[in-house]
Amino acid sequence: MKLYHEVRGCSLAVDIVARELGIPLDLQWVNMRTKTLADGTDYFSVSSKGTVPTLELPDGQYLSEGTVIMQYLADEEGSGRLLPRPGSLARLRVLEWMSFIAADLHKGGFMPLFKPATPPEYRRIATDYVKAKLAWLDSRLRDGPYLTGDDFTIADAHCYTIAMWAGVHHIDTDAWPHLEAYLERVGSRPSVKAAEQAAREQGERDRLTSNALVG
Ligand SMILES: N[C@@H](CCC(=O)N[C@@H](CS)C(=O)NCC(=O)O)C(=O)O
Repeated sequence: MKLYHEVRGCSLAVDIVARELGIPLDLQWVNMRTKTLADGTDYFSVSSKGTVPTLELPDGQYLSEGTVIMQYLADEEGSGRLLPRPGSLARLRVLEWMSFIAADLHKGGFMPLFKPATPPEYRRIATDYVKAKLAWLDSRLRDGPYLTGDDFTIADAHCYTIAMWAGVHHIDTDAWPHLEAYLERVGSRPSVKAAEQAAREQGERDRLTSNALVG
């Protein structure tokens, strides 16, 4: 399956999940400034939204929305390791986190910080909002190594990917030791290292900078 991916974009979470599950993905890098693929193809022919991640399914259909793609991959693998079975409260706990990360932390929080046109007054409001969410996240990480307890789930791949943007926006995490320890814990997983390395190599190839991030 092809994963349409962007250097340092939220699609990293999908790559991490696939590597955790041992599902091989063919990474297709999207240039977000030009909305084109490496061969010049218009990315809108793949994603009418023009966003990553998009997964090309085995039957050729395209699936968008990171939270849904990660659920699809975990369910395809079928062990329930990264996402408990449908109908369980444990699964809903994971999805509860996924919704928070996608809606509150990513779009509500970090997205305005990536937009050059965001006025300084709103940039301050968005930064304070992100800080409040990260402080809350820190408080929730006091008791367990991962978001829902002892086991790494798709929510952790997602959370790590988005929370790491604090560094991109020079938001100091010193005040949140549980969050810092969590990011280090997740970041040390072989799947995360490999996914980050693939993105770094692509970034070097494209000589992309954090300016290419669109959030
Ligand atoms: N709701 C989507 C949002 C995806 C999204 O916004 N991705 C960013 C990269 S992190 C993107 O492609 N932005 C390009 C744009 O908005 O034009 C999801 O969670 O998958």
